[in-house]
Amino acid sequence: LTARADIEQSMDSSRSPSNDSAFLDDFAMMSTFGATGGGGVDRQAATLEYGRARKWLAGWLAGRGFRVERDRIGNLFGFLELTPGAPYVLIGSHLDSQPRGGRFDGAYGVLAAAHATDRVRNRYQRNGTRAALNIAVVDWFNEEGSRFQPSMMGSAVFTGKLDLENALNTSDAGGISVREAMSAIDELGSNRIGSENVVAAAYVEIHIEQGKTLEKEATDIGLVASTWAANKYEIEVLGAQSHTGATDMEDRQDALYGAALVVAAVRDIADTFPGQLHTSCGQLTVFPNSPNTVAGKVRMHLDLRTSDDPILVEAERNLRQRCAAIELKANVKIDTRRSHSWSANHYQLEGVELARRTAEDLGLRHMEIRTRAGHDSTNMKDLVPTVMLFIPSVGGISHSELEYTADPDLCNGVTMLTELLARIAAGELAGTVSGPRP
Ligand code: HGY
Ligand code: MN
Ligand code: MN
Repeated sequence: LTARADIEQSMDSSRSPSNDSAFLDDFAMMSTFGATGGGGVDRQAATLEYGRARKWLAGWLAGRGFRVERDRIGNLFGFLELTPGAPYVLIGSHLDSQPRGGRFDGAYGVLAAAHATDRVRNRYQRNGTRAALNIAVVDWFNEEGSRFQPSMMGSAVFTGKLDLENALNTSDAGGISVREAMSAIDELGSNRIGSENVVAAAYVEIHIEQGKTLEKEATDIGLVASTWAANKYEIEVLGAQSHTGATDMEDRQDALYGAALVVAAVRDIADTFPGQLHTSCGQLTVFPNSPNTVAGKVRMHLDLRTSDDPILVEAERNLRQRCAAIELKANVKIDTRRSHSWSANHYQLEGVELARRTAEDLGLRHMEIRTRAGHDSTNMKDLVPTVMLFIPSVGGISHSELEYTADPDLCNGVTMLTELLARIAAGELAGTVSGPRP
């Protein structure tokens, strides 16, 4: 083991005021791509603004000697080869945002990953040792799933959970496919990364909490130990288009009335599991959406999220029962399709422990935490040992322009990520190979 004094010396060199201000300057730059008037960003997957943010990141990485490549679904990688032939630790998050989203969700994690990798490389250069693992910064394509479903698309293709062709053929509401939109901004690559040419040995991601726990507990770093489960549904309520004034009430097959009852029902279902079940209908598309026409069809996207898998089974059963009753009451037909799901699951204990020791050595206040939101790490943890970190979110607000994390918390996160990455690159995460710490 490296002597304590050496560790502290190398840790200190990553935690300097000039490193902090370099990070904050780059973060301000990153936040200009798709900036909204209200302090957020609007940078949905495969849009022009998204392409601009990515070109800027690619330039940043290339300018520091990283080899930049996109894979066939458009995940963007910046490879840093420290030890030829060694497997890679992947580190990143996502640059896409929700419509009128916050500037921290995803983008913080990508930029923090880039800075952490650059700092770790500098340490290796200074002390001349060899890393056990190479490092690749990654910006996963379409984590948000607002424009193209499902969410976490790039990491799902990477981990083999989603078929590449299906993903490329997925269309947005305007009928534009992922293939078309990503080709238009020149963000699709031809390589199949993650198989023969790059062996992934571990994954690391840092993200804002999107919850209030760290803020309430005055804690710097969340060590994500597990994830909530989720079921996402695409529902079609089918009625019959008719006149809002002239049609007799008993003749109406009002799809929007049926949809409204479903919206209220999922809220009722959440109320039967206080604190353990979160539900919402986030999107409602009404056809033909005219003020004086009874809707003939409504498409809706709704989520059931829960701390425990059995609750999800029970909630889905409730949802189906309620939909059957609504079909009779509103005289409509309801087609319910589960479009995406993941189960409540643990992150590898070794990763949580390594992160805990790292936070302790850095003097950062830390606690174990669960993620309620999905992340690319939700996919990656099923493939390789994965460590996920959180930093505080003011008020827990996210998917909103009001999302906010203070500068010192952002900088603590990068310091923590750098030290954790240095230890993983040195092989200190169980399940990967080991070598000297930089
Ligand atoms: O949780 C979500 O649905 C998103 O993909 N982060
Ligand atoms: Mn995110
Ligand atoms: Mn998000």
